[in-house]
Amino acid sequence: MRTVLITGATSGIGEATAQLLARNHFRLILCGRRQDRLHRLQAELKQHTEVITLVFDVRDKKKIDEAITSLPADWKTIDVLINNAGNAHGLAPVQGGDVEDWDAMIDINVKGLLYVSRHIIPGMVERQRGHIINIGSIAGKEVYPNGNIYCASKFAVDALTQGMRLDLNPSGIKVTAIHPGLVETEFSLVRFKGDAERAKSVYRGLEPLHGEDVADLILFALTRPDHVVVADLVVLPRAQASATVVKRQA
Ligand code: NDP
Ligand code: 8X3
Repeated sequence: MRTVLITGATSGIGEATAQLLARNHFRLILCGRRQDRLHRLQAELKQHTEVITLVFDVRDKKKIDEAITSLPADWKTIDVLINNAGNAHGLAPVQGGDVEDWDAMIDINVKGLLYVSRHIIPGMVERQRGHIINIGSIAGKEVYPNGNIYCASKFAVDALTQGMRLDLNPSGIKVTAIHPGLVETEFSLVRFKGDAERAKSVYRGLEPLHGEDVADLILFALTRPDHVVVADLVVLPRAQASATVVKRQA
């Protein structure tokens, strides 16, 4: 049974992935900052598989180090890393952006992904085996107005995924990126700092993707034959044609 570490497992895509993988013969290390949610999920999923939880902020190198070092010996072999933790913070023109929002997006979406990966990749290299799945975004393929720093952070995820695939090729480690379009999760609530009405309006008049739709592709990537790598996947709701072209019903 493969051991999977999921960052950002407390909601949205990460939680849906935990739900699906628990039912498909993976054992799980669930990570996030909200301990209560992690414990609730662990209690729910332990009827399906073994689950442990790690509480850390991906910005905090020391806490990541402590958390991963604290894993019991039989959990130290991490076969699959799902770099999912991340969010957009704000939606503003570059000339008026909030510098704290910029820091959050770069520190979480880019540096956080790197810090966690730096801990886990050496073990994969040693074993000459492993699979990394990075959650990018349509925002990492196309820039949209006011998306600036969030888009840049997701372009960075795309570049880092390609870099990982090149550097880890000699070690036989699979590297996958999945780039979703609009997924209704807590994403917009975080982007708009708790403004539920504004968050809801992002998905008004269309059926967005659900966390489960992305989880399904993660499971697909993880269950291909050993010689097959799903390298790069873009997934959109039917109503979405690009980062900016979306068909909405009145
Ligand atoms: P959610 O807001 O529902 O989930 C975000 C997750 O990331 C939470 O579990 C949160 O956990 C975790 N997280 C955020 N900041 C930190 C941090 N500093 N340290 C540790 N964990 C953190 O959004 P989604 O599920 O939609 O987002 C998941 C990924 O998917 C993100 O990378 C996002 O950019 C990407 N994505 C989302 C799309 C969408 O439309 N929703 C589309 C394309 C990509 P906690 O708060 O408990 O720490
Ligand atoms: C999330 C999708 O289009 O809101 O990455 O940036 S979008």
